Amino acid sequence: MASDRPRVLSGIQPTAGSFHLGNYLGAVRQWVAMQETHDAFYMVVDLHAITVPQDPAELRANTRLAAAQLLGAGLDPDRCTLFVQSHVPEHAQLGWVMNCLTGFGEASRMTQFKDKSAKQGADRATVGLFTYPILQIADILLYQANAVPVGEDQRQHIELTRDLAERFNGRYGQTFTVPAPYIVKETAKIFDLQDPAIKMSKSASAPKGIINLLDEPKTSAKKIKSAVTDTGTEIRFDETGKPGISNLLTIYSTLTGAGVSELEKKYEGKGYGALKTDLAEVFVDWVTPFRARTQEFLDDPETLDSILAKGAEKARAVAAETLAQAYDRVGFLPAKH
Ligand code: AQP
Repeated sequence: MASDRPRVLSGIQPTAGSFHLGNYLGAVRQWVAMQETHDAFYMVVDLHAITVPQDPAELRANTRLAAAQLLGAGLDPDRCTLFVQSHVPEHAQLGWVMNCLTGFGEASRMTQFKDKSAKQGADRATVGLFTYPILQIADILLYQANAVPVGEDQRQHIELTRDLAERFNGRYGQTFTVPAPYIVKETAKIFDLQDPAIKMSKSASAPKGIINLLDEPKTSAKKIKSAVTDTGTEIRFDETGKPGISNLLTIYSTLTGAGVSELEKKYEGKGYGALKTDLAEVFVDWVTPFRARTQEFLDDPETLDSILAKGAEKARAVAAETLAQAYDRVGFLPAKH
């Protein structure tokens, strides 16, 4: 792995058994591409997962499932560093330092917290959920990442990361790289199939609105065929006038590599049914080998765990160096060994 490549860091939560199509198209797909061009660090963020209640056995199983899906999607442990967040204790350690540098007011402005805590009822939301963007800041800064590939919903957190990196550097001297969000416009937000006004999301979407990658392909094909569209007939990309059709065109275009205008031409004069039937087939053709590859890793937990152990070792080497420098800058007395 060439170390002169720009560094990239991103994470995904093991909060559900299966990734959904929004996670894949908005984030994981970019991760796979960027391992060719970047020095890439990707992690399963189990520390973030416990910001909402988790069953311990399920969390452990979902962590392996998430790693297997990332490998199934095309991450290659020889071309990127794949690890589990809790295997690298420096995340929580730098997280504390960043907590002490973040204003309560600026943390309160994070819309993801407002949305997620509203869903749970404000009284039940944890302090961990409130401060998770600050842990995310530590995640990114530990690796001196230049770019962070995420969906649009994470843009505000990356802006906060930039502010905090600059604040720390200003106060204590140059320590952290100031990262930039890497958001692919076309797939920044994949919408719910039943309610194209909201993003596809495991907590907000009804079962028919979300495509889970590990579901039976037949089930997903059915959901695509019954996606909500509009009362018109024309297949045209128009996010405000035709949000449902536009969402289907985005998914179709990304999975096949065909341009949206090419697809508009292809379906000129054809009905919505034809588009949905073809997209269902495109999806099944893509997801079938993905599921098979994921299953191979799930069937061999020893190999999976050893990939994650090697990843954690590589990640720790970088994270420990950054943490030591940050601790020194803050004024912590070095421990004598
Ligand atoms: N609908 C989406 N379109 C594009 N990108 C999306 N992402 C999530 N939903 C969409 C991106 O997926 C990455 C992993 O995010 P995560 O692990 O934080 O997953 P999440 O946000 O918990 O996923 P959900 O479904 O959105 O969960 P809830 O409902 O709990 O909020 C991120 O890069 C994210 O941008």
